[in-house]
Amino acid sequence: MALSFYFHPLSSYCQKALIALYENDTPFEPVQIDLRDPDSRAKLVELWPIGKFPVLKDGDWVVPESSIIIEYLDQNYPGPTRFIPADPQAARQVRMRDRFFDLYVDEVMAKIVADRMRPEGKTDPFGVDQARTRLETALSMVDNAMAGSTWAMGDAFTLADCAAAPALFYANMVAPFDTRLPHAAAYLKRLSERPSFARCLAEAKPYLDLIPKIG
Ligand SMILES: N[C@@H](CCC(=O)N[C@@H](CS)C(=O)NCC(=O)O)C(=O)O
Repeated sequence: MALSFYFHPLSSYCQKALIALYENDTPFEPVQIDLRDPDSRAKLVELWPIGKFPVLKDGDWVVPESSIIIEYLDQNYPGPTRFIPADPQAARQVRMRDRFFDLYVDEVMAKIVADRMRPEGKTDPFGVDQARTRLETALSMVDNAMAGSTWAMGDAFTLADCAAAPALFYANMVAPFDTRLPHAAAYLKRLSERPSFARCLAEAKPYLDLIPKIG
């Protein structure tokens, strides 16, 4: 098998790339990494010294970064779901939405979760407050944008939706919005029912207890 995918089922960025693999039934060898296990972590660091997943390996190509992995799959293993539109203007808008979900939803959500895992005395309450404010702004932007739209770019499921699904799923655990932002909530429901992401959620379920509870 040509493709190996280094990942953990709980990781939002790994789920983002997995959605793309599952959308098109792209065959791959899963290599599950446990970052807490030094031997397992070493396998990832050997490929990508930054030590973050997901990483895709295709023969001699090592492809890190979830957005780049999805572009790589779209170019080299295209299937019925195309993640980047052929039209350059539409492609730019997809990439913008992808950046939005990564930088302003996923990263700030992760800041709030990661703070709970820091040792006592090393937490960052100021940074967490700032993250919560930013997350609220981003979520209300999503709510406005999704009024009257099925997917992030309209009718087509794209890279932007791959980014949105795990980011919104975990954001809803950190700052529940399902009863107050109806369009964002309906979008998350559609994403969660999409078979590719539903499969990611089922595979993440056994590990969800590893996430610290956020009140
Ligand atoms: N920009 C990267 C972010 C990847 C990332 O932050 N992955 C997290 C898991 S969701 C990770 O590897 N964290 C481990 C660490 O930071 O040591 C991408 O899009 O792939």
